[in-house]
Amino acid sequence: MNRKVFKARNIQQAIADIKQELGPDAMILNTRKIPKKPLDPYAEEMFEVEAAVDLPQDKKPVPDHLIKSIKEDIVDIKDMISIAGFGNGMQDMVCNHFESVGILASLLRAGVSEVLASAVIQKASLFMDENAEQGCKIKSLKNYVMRQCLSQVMVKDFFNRDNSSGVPHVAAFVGPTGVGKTTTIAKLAAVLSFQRKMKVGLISIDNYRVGAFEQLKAYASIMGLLCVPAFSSQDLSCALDRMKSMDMVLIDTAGHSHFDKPKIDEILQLIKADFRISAHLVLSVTSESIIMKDAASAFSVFNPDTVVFTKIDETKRCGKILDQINDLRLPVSLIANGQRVPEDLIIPDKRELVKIILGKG
Ligand SMILES: Nc1nc2c(ncn2[C@@H]2O[C@H](COP(=O)(O)OP(=O)(O)OP(=O)(O)O)[C@@H](O)[C@H]2O)c(=O)[nH]1
Ligand SMILES: [Mg+2]
Repeated sequence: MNRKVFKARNIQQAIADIKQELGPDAMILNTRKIPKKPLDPYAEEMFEVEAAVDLPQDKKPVPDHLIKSIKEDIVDIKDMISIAGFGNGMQDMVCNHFESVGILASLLRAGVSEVLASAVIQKASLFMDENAEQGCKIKSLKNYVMRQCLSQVMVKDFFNRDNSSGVPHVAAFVGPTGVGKTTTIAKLAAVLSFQRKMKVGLISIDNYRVGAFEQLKAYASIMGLLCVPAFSSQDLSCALDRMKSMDMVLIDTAGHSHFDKPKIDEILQLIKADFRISAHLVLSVTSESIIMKDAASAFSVFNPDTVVFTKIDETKRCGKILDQINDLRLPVSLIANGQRVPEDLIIPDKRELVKIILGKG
């Protein structure tokens, strides 16, 4: 501790001097009035103030475990505040399983909706309680939530198909504007032809956007793949005929607003002209959940086989994928996580998908 005695004409001055020299943390230890010297005609009354300040080395470091525990408490409090407005069901569950507070908050942070997050945790805790009643070995609630998420997602490696039938599998990618249909097709074409050694052909039926065919053609040229435009059902059947020796034919379609029903119907007429064509719905996770939901509903006329989620690299809230899967009841075939062709494409298994959804991917 650094102690010092300050002298000044008044207390205010002494305190100002102390602050300046010892800093704002200084403590006053003693004050004393020094009487005038009776024999000195010029003498003034003075004040003596003793002050002290802790030297830096006197400060004891707060132990790490204490800081950790304070941080954990703060997280718990924040989590409790974030779910304070939830209904009675959730409050009851929190009383039974305090762990659920943190789990719920982390699902919400990941972007899962309140309704779905609570439902998942409630189901998980139900299983946990049942297991306990049956005398089974109990795991943590987190573990049951993970299992619940795994049981809610579906995946399908749709493009890992052998061509024993002798006819190509034909897959069209449909969805709103700019979600990444063309880019995803280019990535997938590369994976199928170079990694899976499949014969891949590309068709563009996007006659709407200027340069749409050229965009796909540019990728096809780099990969040395056949790529043709088809703007009518005759064109399309000719193109498919040219590609009958392929293993997989990928069709790029024009993106349209989900409100533009006539344009969506135009694509539908073309695609449904050939019963072999499967549809795959492409949605970007950068869209708001409600917009994804509306888009999925508008494009449901295609009766898609799978759903593709793109641009997961642009958000920290991939939890909305769980809500979409829950509504759509469709398996996920692909996840796009960036602009690089072909690197940024994931063909997920269930665990991988759940990790992405929970923000741990
Ligand atoms: N960050 C990011 N960008 C992506 C991803 N996929 C595509 N993009 C970008 O999104 C933009 C639009 O991609 P396109 O493939 O042209 O989208 P589209 O759905 O074919 O667009 P339209 O044909 O006009 O409907 C481009 O700049 C792509 O590079 C992704 O996974 N992450
Ligand atoms: Mg496109």
